[in-house]
Amino acid sequence: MHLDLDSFYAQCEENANPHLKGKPVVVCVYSGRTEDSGAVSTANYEARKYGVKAGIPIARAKKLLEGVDAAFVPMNHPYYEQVSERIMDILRTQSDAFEQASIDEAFLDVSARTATSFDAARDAALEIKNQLFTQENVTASIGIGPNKVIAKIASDQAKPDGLTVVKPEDVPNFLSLLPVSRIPGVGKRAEEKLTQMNVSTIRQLSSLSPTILVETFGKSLGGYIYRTSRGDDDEPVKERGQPVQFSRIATLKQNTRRAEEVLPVLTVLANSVSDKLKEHGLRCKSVAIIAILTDLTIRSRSRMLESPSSEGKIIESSARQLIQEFLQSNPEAVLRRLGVKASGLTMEAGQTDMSKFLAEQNQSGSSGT
Ligand code: TTP
Ligand code: CA
Repeated sequence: MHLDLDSFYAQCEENANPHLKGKPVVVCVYSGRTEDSGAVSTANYEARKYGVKAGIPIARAKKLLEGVDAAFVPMNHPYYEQVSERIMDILRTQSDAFEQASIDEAFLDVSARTATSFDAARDAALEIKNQLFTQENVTASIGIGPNKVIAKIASDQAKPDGLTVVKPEDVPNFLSLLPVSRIPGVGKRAEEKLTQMNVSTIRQLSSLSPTILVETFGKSLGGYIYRTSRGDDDEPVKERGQPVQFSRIATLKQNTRRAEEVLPVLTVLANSVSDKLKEHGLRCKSVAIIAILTDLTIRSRSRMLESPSSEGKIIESSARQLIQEFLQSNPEAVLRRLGVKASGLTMEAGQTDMSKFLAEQNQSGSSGT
C-alpha cells in the first residue's frame, strides 16, 4: 500500500485555521525581497482549479486568483512535521512493515495481515482513511498493488481522497495507457528523450529492449525504467535509516552440541535466509549464527562475506565455520536453539532503489523550498 496525503501543507493550514475551509488556499514560501516574491509550496484543490500549483511564483498565483476570496498563508514547516509524525505513528500500527517515504507519503506492507487478499487490503485502506479523517481530519489517496512501485503509481491515480487497487493480473492493463511520466523518477528530461524515441505510453516503453534503455539512460536508471514498465519491482518495504536484516531460528529436536545434529539444521536455516534475500532482491554483506544455550543465554558470532551474496551455499558455509569455531572455543556449550542471520543488506547488482530516483526528482523539480 502507498499512501499520499492530499495537498498536505494546505490541509494542515485549513485545520489550524478553520475559517480557510472551502476557500482556495495557497501555501507560500516568501523570499522576503518584495512583498510577493517567492514561490508556491502547495495549493489546496480549490486553488488548483484556477491553475495554481507547487513551484509557480506567488505573484502568478495572485494573478490567477484575482477577484477570488482566496487565502495566501506562509509555510510553517515545524507544524506540518508535528502533524506528519502523528499520522505516521497511526500508519505504522496498521502495517506489517512500514516505510515513511517523505513528510506526507508512506509505504505499508499489509501482506501478512490481509493474507495477501486484495479485497481485505481494500478494507484495510478504507479503515485507515477513516482513522486519519476522524483523528486528524485529513484525507489521503491510497494505492494498493503487488509491489511498491505499482502501489505508488496507483496512489496517484485518483486524487484527492482516492483509493485504487491494482491486482497482479491487472498490472499490464493498468500500466499500458499511462504516460511514461507516471513512472516515479521519470522526470522532464527522461520524458523528453522518450518523446524523441516516439515513446509516450508505458506500453510503448515496455516494448523497448533493455539494451536501448540502458544505452539511453545508463545502467541504473535504464534498468529501473525497464523493470517498472513491466510492473516488476521487488524492493522490500523497510523502515528508512535502520539496518535491515533477515534471520531464521529453529529449536533443535534435542539439546545437543554434536555436529551431525547441528549442521543439517544450519543448512535448512541458511537456505531459508537465502530464499528470503532472493525474494526481496537483496544480498547480505555479513552472516551470523545465533546460539541459544540450554540455560537460555544467547551467543552470536558473525563474519563479513568476501562480497555481498544471497547464495544459500555461501551463507551456509559461513554459518558452518562460525558454529564450528563457536563450539570449539566453548567446550561446555550445549545448544537448545540455533539461528542464522543475514545483515548489511544491499540491492542486487544493477538495481537501484526507487527512492533514489524520487529524491533526485524532488531535488530538480522542487519549488526551492
Ligand atoms: P506533494 O505530495 O507533492 O503535494 P501535495 O501533498 O501538496 O498535493 P497532492 O499530493 O494532493 O498532489 O508534496 C507534499 C508537500 O510537500 C506539499 O504539501 C508541500 C511540499 N512541497 C513543496 O514545498 N514544494 C514542492 O514543489 C512540492 C511538489 C511539494
Ligand atoms: Ca501529497
